[in-house]
Amino acid sequence: MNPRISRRSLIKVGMAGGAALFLPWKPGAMPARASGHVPLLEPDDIPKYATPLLIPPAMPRAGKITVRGGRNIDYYELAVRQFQQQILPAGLPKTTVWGYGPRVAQNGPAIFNAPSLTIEAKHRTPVRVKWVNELRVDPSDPGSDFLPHLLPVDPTLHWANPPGGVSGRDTRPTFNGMPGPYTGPVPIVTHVHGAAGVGDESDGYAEAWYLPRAGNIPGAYATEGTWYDFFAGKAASKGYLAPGAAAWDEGSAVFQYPNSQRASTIWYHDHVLGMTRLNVYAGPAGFYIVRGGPGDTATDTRTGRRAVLPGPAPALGDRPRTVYREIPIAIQDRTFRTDGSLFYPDTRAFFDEITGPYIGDETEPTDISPIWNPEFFGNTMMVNGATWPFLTVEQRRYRVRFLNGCDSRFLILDFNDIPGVEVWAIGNEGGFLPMPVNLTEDHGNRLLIGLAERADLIVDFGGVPVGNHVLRNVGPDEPFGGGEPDGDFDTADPDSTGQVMQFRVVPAKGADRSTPPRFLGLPAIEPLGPGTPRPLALIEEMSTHFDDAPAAAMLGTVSGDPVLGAAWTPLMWSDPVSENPSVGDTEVWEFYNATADAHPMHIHETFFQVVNRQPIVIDEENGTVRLEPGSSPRPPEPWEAGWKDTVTSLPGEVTRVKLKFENAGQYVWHCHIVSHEDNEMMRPYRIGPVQPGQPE
Ligand SMILES: [Cu+2]
Repeated sequence: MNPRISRRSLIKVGMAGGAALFLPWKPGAMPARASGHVPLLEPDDIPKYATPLLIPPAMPRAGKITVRGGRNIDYYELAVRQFQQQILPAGLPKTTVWGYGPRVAQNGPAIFNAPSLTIEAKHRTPVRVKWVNELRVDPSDPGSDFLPHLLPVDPTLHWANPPGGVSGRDTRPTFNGMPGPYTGPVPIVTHVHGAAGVGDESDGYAEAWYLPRAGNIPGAYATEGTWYDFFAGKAASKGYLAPGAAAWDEGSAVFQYPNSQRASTIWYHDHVLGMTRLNVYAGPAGFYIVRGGPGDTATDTRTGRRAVLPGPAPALGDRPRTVYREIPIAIQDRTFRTDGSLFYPDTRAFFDEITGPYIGDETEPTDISPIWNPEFFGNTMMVNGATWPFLTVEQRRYRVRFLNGCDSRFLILDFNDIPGVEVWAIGNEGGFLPMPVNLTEDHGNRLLIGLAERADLIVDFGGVPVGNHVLRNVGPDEPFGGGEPDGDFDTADPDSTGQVMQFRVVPAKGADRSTPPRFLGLPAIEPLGPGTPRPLALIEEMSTHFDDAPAAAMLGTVSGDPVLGAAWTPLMWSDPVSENPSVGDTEVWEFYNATADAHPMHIHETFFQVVNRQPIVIDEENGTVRLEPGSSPRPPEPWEAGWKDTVTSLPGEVTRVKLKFENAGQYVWHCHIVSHEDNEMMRPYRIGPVQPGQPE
């Protein structure tokens, strides 16, 4: 869905037809009229580096559950609510957002924020969360009215579809006449991204959503997704319940995470079918950090003793004004209106000027959804919930855990405007790398982070002059197709989305006792054994009514000999499960990317090891892919070593990852460009046999 390609063809068509040329489309150059109501806030009108970076505190728990003969469980009750937040600098209006927060806090204040506070988990200490949908006028009153979505919901996708009732939920509805955006109660279901070994009842399956309790839910509406009841029963049989409860309460779900995985930087966010892009953009997301265990032991190679990493990170019970040197940083692009409200496109025309007819048109229905956009790029960088913040740092080392939480934007973090800095990658989604990677010396002081990927970095400001320095982004302001900045694509606008945040470097107040990254000995990664190849396809579904117009993004299977040419079969969310490994199987999933763009591929339930990438030849006419003759695989990037849950699949390549399946159940794999995920670029998969009583 690369606008560069579409634009070229459209210009050709436009000239032949004498129509106006398609205007180059850039964030910041977005037509204000597309917002419909209040004009868009230009990035130039947002003062930069006026707000200190929020370092999210640890999420307060509701309590601990003592299990006889078992391990104690950290218990949380987290609600999603609507509130106002000063995302733009003080003096500009506040923004209405959604976010998670503790309903009742015993160990600290109840704070709702977007992104939300960090769940601090200990290796092998399970976390149980009652996730409550409180998107209603008065969160404390289940009799109050529901709140509609903050953003335009396209009801023509295959989506949760509460108004379809029990028989029509989780479908792509049909319409007689163009529907407007859905304005009913909002379904949610939370997924902890990177939680490995969870039961499927706790994974936040896209069809296991639930509406809030509210006084005015129309009687015909489905209040829960297709899989909710099945998982509620399964959770009850495992005892995954709130203390004293016999079942999940209406408007909530109780999930349990074993945290038996390596110490890792994971995160939680909404995952509702066909609405994830909107629910996450509205705010609900936060970090979840697993600490401890054998995977968390770094040694100092000079002494063989335990290494010291920069810290501390926020923890429960911290005193006010505690200085943190381990900091999670979520980067998300957003566009605002002048009244401070979040902007998200309310028409397909925003993307490529297709003004209809759309799906649902009474006389001339097509295959283009009226509101959904194939991708969305905000014109403003929001970092930990504030636009272009600053962080004061001493001339010493910090540990920073970055997350790309954007909709469609690949980031290339660029540290080159921070003179004297030295940046090392020490971990990714699944914890420590097998060895530290010097990004400054060996990789141009830059790092590509795909959507939903995490980068655990040591940033050494020890040699940086006192003063203010900007962390830049040199990824593109459009879909990423691989390659290098400024040669292969235009980098992000250097005055807006090309800037992420500012570091204000001050002299160190004491000695830095952290281990220099070059002397960090990180725990070894055990390789997986041999795996069975499973070829899969990433496919762009083009409109049959409009030229060069993507109608959806899809996944599929590939069959045949990849040397001679293997045919892909596009599959929809509604098609039966086609990936069905058995418990104990090890497989190599091969993502044949037959599209023009990179896609960040995420597999739930288990971490994987990136094996390699190899060029392919794509035959769009015949729907086949084959390995490029004479080509050989290239190894993963050094920062992709170890265990990952999301991998960038570049166009024109097959990307291979190896994974082992340990827990039976129903999960998903999908592209983490959330606009793609919401329109068919997600598939269910099942480990083990069909479960008795599971939905059809
Ligand atoms: Cu995608």
